[in-house]
This record gives sequence, structure tokens and C-alpha cells, in this order.
Amino acid sequence: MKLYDYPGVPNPRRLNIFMAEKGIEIPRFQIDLLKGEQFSPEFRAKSPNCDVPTLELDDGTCISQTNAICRYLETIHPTPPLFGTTAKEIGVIEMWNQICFTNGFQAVADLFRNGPDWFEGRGLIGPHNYEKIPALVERGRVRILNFYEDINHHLANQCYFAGNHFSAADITALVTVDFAQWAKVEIPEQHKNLHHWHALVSERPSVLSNS
Ligand SMILES: N[C@@H](CCC(=O)N[C@@H](CS)C(=O)NCC(=O)O)C(=O)O
Repeated sequence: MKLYDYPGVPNPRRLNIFMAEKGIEIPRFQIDLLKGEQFSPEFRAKSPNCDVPTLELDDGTCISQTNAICRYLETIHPTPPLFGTTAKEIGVIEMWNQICFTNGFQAVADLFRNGPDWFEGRGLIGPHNYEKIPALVERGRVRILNFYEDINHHLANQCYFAGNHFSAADITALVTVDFAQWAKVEIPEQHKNLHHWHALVSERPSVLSNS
């Protein structure tokens, strides 16, 4: 297998933490996003959405989209499980993973990509160009703060997003919080449960080695 990657950016970081939790090593090939290599015909043939991470299997099949790659790796390396083992765990983890991605990660991406400084004509990632919408910056900030309030409440009675075990949902949430810090949105002081969870997951070796 080969992994198409780019250091330090959020979605590849989600996958790299996931792989480190499982002890999976895959040779990495860097796609330089700053040089626009994601749009080259060669890479586009592997990753139709022109994004990283993208995994290429030994038979040439390519899988992009972080969650899809993680699900593939979970199937071939089930231990330790990060998407649950019982039907209930699998459902609850996927629910929180999607809530964290939709309400948290995408809100940060809106704030980050629609601001004045970068991404001219690239308000969304993918093969097509879209103009930025400046109003999404403020809406993104409000959505992040609402997300923080909601997950602070959720974490009142449990260590991790889906109960007592670290899971893929915690990885999505952690990368979201750290991405929001880049975008200068901090966890409000009063959200003690969220601060406690963030400190706990930030100490994991998989996270320290991908910080
Ligand atoms: N939905 C995709 C999003 C992947 C994504 O946003 N990747 C970014 C790096 S974090 C990227 O490749 N950006 C390319 C660009 O900005 O053109 C996933 O879940 O993997």
C-alpha cells in the first residue's frame, strides 16, 4: 500500500493518529498542496476529489476520504478497535464521529477557508473552484462555540465521546479542536469537561507523535 499525505494538515493528521493507535506503517508520498499537486492529472486519477489523505492498495485501487480509509484499515487491522465491536458501539461511535465532523470540523473549515488571508477562489476543497463567502467566517465561529457547548455537556459523565474507550470519534474531535486553535478559536474557560478531555487525549503517544 501507499499513502498520499501532506504533513501538518488536519485530515491527514486524523488518519496518522488513527494509524499510530493501531501501529500501522504505510510508505508515505507527499502531495504538495501549496504547489497544487493535488490537481495534477496523475493524482486526480487516484483521488477524484483532489484531496489528501488517499490510500492506494497493492492492486491499484485508491480510497480517499479519511473516514473511508479508517474504515478500510479497521477491517484489515481490527485491533485495537477504534470504531467499536458490538452493534451498539459501532452505531454510537459513528454517530459521534459524524456529529464532530459536521458540527465541528466543517464549521472550522468554513471559518478558515472563507477568511481574507488564503484560498482565493477556493472556498471549498475539491476539483471545482468556488468563491469564498465572507459571512461563513462569523457563522463558522458561532457554530464552533455552539459545538463546544454541546460537547462539553456530552462529556460531563464520560471520559470519551462514546463512553469509556478512546475511539475514532475522539480523533475527529481532537483534530477539530486543534484546527480551531489554528483559526484562533479557543475552548472557552468555563467548559471544564471539554478542557479535561482535551488534556487527556492530547497526552496519547499517537497524538504526541502527530502534533
Ligand atoms: N472530506 C475529505 C477532506 C480532505 C481534505 O480536506 N483534505 C485537505 C487537507 S486537510 C486537502 O486535501 N486540501 C486540498 C486543497 O485545499 O485543495 C476527508 O475526509 O478526507
